Amino acid sequence: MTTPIRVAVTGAAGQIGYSLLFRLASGETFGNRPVILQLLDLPIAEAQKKLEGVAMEVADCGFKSLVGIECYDDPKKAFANANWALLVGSKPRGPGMARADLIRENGPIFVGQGNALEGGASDLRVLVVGNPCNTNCLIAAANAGSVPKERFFAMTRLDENRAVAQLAAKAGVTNADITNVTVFGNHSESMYPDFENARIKGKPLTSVITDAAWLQGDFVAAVQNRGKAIIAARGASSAASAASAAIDHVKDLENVTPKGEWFSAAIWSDGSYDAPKGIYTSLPVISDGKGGYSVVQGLELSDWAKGKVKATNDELLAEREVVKDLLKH
Ligand code: NAX
Repeated sequence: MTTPIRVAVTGAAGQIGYSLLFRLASGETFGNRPVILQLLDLPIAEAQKKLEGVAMEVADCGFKSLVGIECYDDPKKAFANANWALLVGSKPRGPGMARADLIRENGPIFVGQGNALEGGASDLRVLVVGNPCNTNCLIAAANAGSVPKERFFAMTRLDENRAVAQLAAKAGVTNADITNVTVFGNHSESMYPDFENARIKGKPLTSVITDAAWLQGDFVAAVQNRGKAIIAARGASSAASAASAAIDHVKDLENVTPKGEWFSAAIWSDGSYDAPKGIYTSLPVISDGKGGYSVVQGLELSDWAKGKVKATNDELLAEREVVKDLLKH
């Protein structure tokens, strides 16, 4: 048998977990490679019972690619020899809670989980979904000792997918016709979805959607505020779409990126596009399909767009300041 891929998922008993686990196990994400799921949730009876229930349902699907499913309440056990770790679990933002309070509330989770990630496989890759995901990713990476910073990612793929859907609807084309959208910066309301370099059926998007006021105004605002709009409509935060984006992110990195295209992921900043170093910020990325990635260079941004990118990166610097005591050097 081919060596199974070990995929750890935290917060696996939560609402994103309920959409995510089935697609990780089904063969959709890793093709024919056998999968072992290593699931983590809180060490409290209610969470563990729910986790067991979800694991039962995953088992009941009878996926041919699933060769193991393990439930844990200890991150060290959950991450042991993991090839991928999807860090979904964190505390939700309570009513009236400031972003800085949420950061302080969730930061310590990612210190402990960062330590535990040292027990992952030598090719471990980590995707942080739990919010505030860029800064949680920074904390986890800073506490993961020998694991290279380039193995950590925070999820902005949902923002990219949201942008694609908005642009396709506006242009009256399908999602598949829209390519080369980049989300820059933080997964927060400051994020900037770049349309200036996007394409529709291979042509510059701005030659098809010529309504500049809509692009700079309603479009950017719709993507930035989509999370809130979902909560208002559904009474709960995005779950299936977030899980779907996490699957997209893993597939993007497992496969070679089609020539001329790219995808968005928050990565350890290499200074591209004037992003400050020392943060996880979203950039246009291509994958070599062998575990490596690089940042697409040479995209032209207007001064207006550069201002947006700077603002979202400034927010990340401010978030880093709030958690500086949690970052080892
Ligand atoms: P739920 O509250 O449904 O589930 C979270 C699960 O995590 C629960 O089962 C909880 O017991 C568990 N958990 C909490 N602390 C834990 C810890 N220290 N170790 C292990 N498990 C722990 O939330 P859900 O809707 O699944 O969302 C999870 C996270 O994703 C939230 O932080 C949410 O804000 C974030 N999101 C991120 C998105 C992104 O694009 N990056 C979009 C969707 C979502 O908002």
